[in-house]
Amino acid sequence: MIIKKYTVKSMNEALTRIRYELGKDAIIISQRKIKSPGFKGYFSPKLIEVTAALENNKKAVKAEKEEEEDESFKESLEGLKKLMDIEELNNKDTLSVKSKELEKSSEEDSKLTEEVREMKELLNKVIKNTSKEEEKDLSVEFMKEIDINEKYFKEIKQNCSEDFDIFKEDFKKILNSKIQINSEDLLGRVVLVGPTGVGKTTTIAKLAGRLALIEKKKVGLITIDTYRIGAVDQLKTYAEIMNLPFKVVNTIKEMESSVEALSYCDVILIDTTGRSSKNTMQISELRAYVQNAKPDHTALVLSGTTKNRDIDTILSGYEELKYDKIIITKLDETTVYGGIFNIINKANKPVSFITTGQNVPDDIKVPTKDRLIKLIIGEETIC
Ligand SMILES: Nc1nc2c(ncn2[C@@H]2O[C@H](COP(=O)(O)OP(=O)(O)OP(=O)(O)O)[C@@H](O)[C@H]2O)c(=O)[nH]1
Ligand SMILES: [Mg+2]
Repeated sequence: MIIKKYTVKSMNEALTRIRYELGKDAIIISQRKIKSPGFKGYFSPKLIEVTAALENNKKAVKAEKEEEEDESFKESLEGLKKLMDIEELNNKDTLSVKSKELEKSSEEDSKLTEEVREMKELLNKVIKNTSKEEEKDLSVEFMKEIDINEKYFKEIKQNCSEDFDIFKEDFKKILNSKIQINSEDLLGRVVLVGPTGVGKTTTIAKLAGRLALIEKKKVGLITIDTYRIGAVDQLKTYAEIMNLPFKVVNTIKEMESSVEALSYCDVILIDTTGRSSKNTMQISELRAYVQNAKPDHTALVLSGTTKNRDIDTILSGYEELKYDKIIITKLDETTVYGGIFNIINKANKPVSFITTGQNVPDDIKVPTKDRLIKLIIGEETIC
């Protein structure tokens, strides 16, 4: 039990103090009027001495509890301070601390924070790279799908947006700058060269029909294809059907005289033997024939179905023929037209015609740039 005496001026004051200090369970045991101590006390108003008691230790328990709460609050405050210090340390990137204990724990904390930060950065990089890869993959997948030679991927990507939606538009711009179309009239001596079976003779027949029957030009035909059985007859048949002058050249020397003999024609179309670009001897022999013809135009005929790897070999092999234009054949035999880009990109020569079937003379066209772009990009097909 707690017993406490209060010297107060009024009972009101006594009650307030007792309630505050001992709580509402305290009881007043006694009260009496007293004088203020000393001489002055005789003249001053009387005071009241109140004795109060608290039966159980409630107030003490309360006080103790409050003290405990104070302690834990202090501890929390310390903890908070420590955390704030660590935070500050991390921000400043320094490891100066006041107490050893704090130093140890803050070192561990900042290590942990650093590790978490590194992991976050790593994760971000992975996420970023993954999404970039995905975007890259989209454009790569697209280029693969339309059969662009893989060796051009890097160059194309460098000049195109990583955003696939914009990539296609950028790629179209590249195509627009690379594709050249030769739409000038075919006049003079025109030689067609190219690998075996790409459609040289058929193309000559198509051109002859177009020039003679539609454009009403005087057309003469020459063949130096004496190598393959039936090759002469093939063109001779077309010449007869279209009633066109036709000459067969058997030796290099004969070329000049044959061309001379047809000099009255507006256009002389010269067919050649299909040669493998890998056979340098044959290519050199062909060059001798071509040189003797003194051509105004030499067109390299290439099939749109040629494998990417072969395109480069053919173009390099035929370089010495000094071709100045390209004819791309058999576009009706493929569903992807990336080959057109691969040919144009490597050859860097204008396309003069594309052929789209076996029909003479119909299946030949002067392409537009827009058409070739749409074919390459897959927005159009040839049925
Ligand atoms: N589908 C399709 N076939 C074509 C096209 N052009 C030619 N051909 C066919 O391809 C085959 C070979 O054609 P040619 O004109 O004989 O080829 P070439 O280049 O003269 O052959 P060589 O003289 O042996 O080197 C023939 O069956 C033609 O009908 C075309 O644009 N589309
Ligand atoms: Mg032929």
